[in-house]
Amino acid sequence: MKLLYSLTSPYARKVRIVAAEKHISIDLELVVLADPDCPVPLHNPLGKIPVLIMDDGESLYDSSVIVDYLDQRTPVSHLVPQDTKSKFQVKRWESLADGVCDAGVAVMIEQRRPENLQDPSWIAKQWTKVERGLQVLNDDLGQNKFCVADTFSLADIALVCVLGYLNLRFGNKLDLDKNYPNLARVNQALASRPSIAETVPPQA
Ligand SMILES: N[C@@H](CCC(=O)N[C@@H](CS)C(=O)NCC(=O)O)C(=O)O
Repeated sequence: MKLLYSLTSPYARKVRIVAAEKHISIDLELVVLADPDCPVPLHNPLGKIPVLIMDDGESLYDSSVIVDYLDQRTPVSHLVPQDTKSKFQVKRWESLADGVCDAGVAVMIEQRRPENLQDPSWIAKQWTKVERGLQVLNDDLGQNKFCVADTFSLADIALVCVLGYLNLRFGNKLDLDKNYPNLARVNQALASRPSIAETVPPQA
């Protein structure tokens, strides 16, 4: 199996962390989406990463499908709980964390356009999704040690990935410690876990 990825993609990071936690070995192929000969569209018509290319040439996307596949591939350290209630709580966490990533990515792309072409109302709308999403996650987490059911799961992984991405692109603009202290606490507690420490996106 081979994963097409970039070092800064929060969605690809989620897959890399899940693979590490499950002890599943995957070849990694760094891609640059802007390259004219980038292989991604050959495997995902949407042209997005991550893409998992299976040994028979079939591909899997998007990240939530890939992590589901990896989690079901081996019973080692299930990251999506088996019981229905916790399972859908974890999936909702993943969905909201990924959705906050989507909004953050939209802001970053708009801010990279020439200033006179940027739409401040679009940026504000997307940024509101980021703040609203983080607030709900922060409230949901409360004083718990982990996001769902008192155990490490895909929800914690998705949280770490969105916070890592927002920190990379927007620095301390969110002031996590002050505004989302529950998220900041869990993020800090998980930072030294090897699968997480080894996949921190580079600042460059
Ligand atoms: N829902 C997708 C989102 C993937 C995504 O947006 N990836 C970004 C990189 S971080 C991308 O490939 N963007 C290129 C594009 O949208 O053309 C997933 O979870 O895999």
